[in-house]
Amino acid sequence: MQASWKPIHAAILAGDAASVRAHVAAALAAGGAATEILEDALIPAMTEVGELFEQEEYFVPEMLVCARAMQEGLALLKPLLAQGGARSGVKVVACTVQGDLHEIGKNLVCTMLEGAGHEVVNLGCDVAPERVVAAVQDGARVVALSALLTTTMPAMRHVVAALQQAGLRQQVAVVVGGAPVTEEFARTIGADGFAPDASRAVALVRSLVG
Ligand code: B1M
Repeated sequence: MQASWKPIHAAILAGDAASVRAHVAAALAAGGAATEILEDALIPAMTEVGELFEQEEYFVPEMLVCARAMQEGLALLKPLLAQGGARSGVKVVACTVQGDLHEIGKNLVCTMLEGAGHEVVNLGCDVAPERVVAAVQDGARVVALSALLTTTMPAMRHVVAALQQAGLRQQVAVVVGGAPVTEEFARTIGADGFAPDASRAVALVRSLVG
C-alpha cells in the first residue's frame, strides 16, 4: 500500500470518522485520485475489518463504527466519482435485497452509475420485491441488486420472480452483485448479468442497454 494511504486505512480500522475525513481531504489536496483512494485505501480497510470480524477481534459494533468512518471518507470522494458525461436517459432501480443491511457497496454502484449518466433510483437496503416491482413500473430499464450475505442471496431470485409475475421481466435487465454473488449464481436465478465491482457494474449496464 502507498505510504500516504496508511493513515486513511488506520483511521478506518480505528473507526475514527473525523480522522478518515481529514486524511482523505489531505490525500485529495495532495493530488490523489478519488478512484485510487477508494480502491487502494477505503475498500482494503473494509476487507480487513471483515477479516478481523471473522477472527473475532472485531464484533458487530466495531464493524458498524468502521463502516460509518469509511462512509465519511466516501462522502468526500462521491462528487468526484459521480462526475460524468451526458445523460443516458436510462433509469436504473437499485437496492440491497430483503433481509440485508449492507449498503456501502450498493451505494458505490449507484454513485458510479450516476457518474455514467444514468438516472438512479436508490431504494436503500432491506428492500422487499414488491417495492422493486413498484419502482420498475415507473419506467426503469435496469434493476441492480446487491447482497452481501449468503443467506440473502436467494432474495435476488424472489425479485426476478416478482418481476416475472408482474409481467415486467422483459422490460428490464436485472444485474446482480455483492461479495458472495457469482456469475454462475446470476445465471441460475435468471439474471441478465453479474458485476464484481462498481466500475464493472457500469460497463455491464452499458453493454445491456447500449
Ligand atoms: Co456484515 N458481514 N454483517 N456488516 N460486513 C460481511 C458481509 C461479512 C463477509 C463479514 C465476515 O464475516 N467476513 C459477513 C457475511 C458472511 C456471509 O454471509 N458469507 C457479515 C455478517 C456475518 C454480518 C452479520 C450477520 C453479523 C451479525 O449480526 N452477526 C450482520 C448482518 C446484518 C444484515 O444485513 N441483516 C452484519 C452487519 C453489518 C453492519 C450493519 C455492522 C455493517 C454494514 C453497514 C452498512 O453497510 N451501512 C457490516 C459491514 C461493514 C461488513 C463488512 C466488514 C464490510 C462490507 C462493506 O461495506 N465493504 C463485510 C466484510 C467484507 O465485505 N469483507 C461484512 C465495502 C464495500 C465497498 O464492498 O459491499 O463488497 P462491497 O461492494 C463491492 C462489491 O461487492 C460490488 O461493488 C462494490 C465495490 O466496488 N457490489 C456490487 C456490491 N453490490 C453490488 C451490486 C451490483 C454490482 C456490484 O449490482 C450490479
